[in-house]
Amino acid sequence: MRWKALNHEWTFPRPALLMGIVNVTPDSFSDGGCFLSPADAIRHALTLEAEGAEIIDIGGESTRPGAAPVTEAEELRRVLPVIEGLAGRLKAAISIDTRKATVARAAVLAGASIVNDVGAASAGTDMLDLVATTGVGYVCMHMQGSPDTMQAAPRYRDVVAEVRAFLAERLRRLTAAGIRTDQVVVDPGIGFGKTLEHNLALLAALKMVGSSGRPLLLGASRKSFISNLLGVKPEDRLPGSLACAVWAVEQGVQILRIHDVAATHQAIRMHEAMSTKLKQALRQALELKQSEPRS
Ligand code: 8Y4
Repeated sequence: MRWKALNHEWTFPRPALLMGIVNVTPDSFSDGGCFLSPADAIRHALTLEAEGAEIIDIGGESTRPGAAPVTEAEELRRVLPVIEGLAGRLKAAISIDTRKATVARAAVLAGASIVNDVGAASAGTDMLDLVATTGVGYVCMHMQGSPDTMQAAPRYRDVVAEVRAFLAERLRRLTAAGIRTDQVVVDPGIGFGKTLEHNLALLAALKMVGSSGRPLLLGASRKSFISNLLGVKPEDRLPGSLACAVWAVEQGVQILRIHDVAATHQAIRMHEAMSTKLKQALRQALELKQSEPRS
């Protein structure tokens, strides 16, 4: 399976692909606006790449529940200097986290090769045309409702079945809009219109969610369901986040959207080594068994 994103291409299976998060918002709860200046954001992106990120996801619009809407001009003012400053300095692919086709277009012109569209549910023809005509990669994420209201009363009859059906239906709509399947990865959208129980159900059923035939991306890093489950402070969510990352990879997730790249990279490499060893031992046992004279 391949994921093609403009000038980047990844072939799966391979060790999990890490997408490092660079927020350029004043109100993002985990980064607290630490990377608001373009120079700081650029420095942080270079650090994440050095730590093992192969994709840098740059976002200028907070999707935090209740967050004030950001104008197109403001979103561009936040993200464009960062993308321009990174273009040509990164081996990693640049991903633009936006729901606006105009922002996505400007970002792609400035050097982004992936559009991370958390608004896939409502993506208009402008967004789909941009992806189709440029050949950029596209992250198609599930969300119930819209960021301002999504956490008010999330409801599903069967969250796993509904998210799976949504992603399958969306893939068909993307194809109909002229987007090649190999440009697209899918994402259950942890925390986007989901209760703790919904998030856990999706994490437990990642193999079902990921059976669309496209690589699965997961964003669980530092999200509030970890605190809701474990009763830990927001700044203490790293261990819970690492458990989610390792679990997700074991369940077949190919791409992780994360804040803590160095720590996640270490956890994933450790898992990968043990998993490779197990597969090797199983293969050897099978060969031994097959070479036994049959009785
Ligand atoms: C602490 C840290 C509390 C982070 C909340 C958050 C996803 C995403 C986001 C995701 C994809 C977030 C842009 C929400 N989550 N894109 N974006 N998948 N593809 N919240 O799960 O990180 S923003």
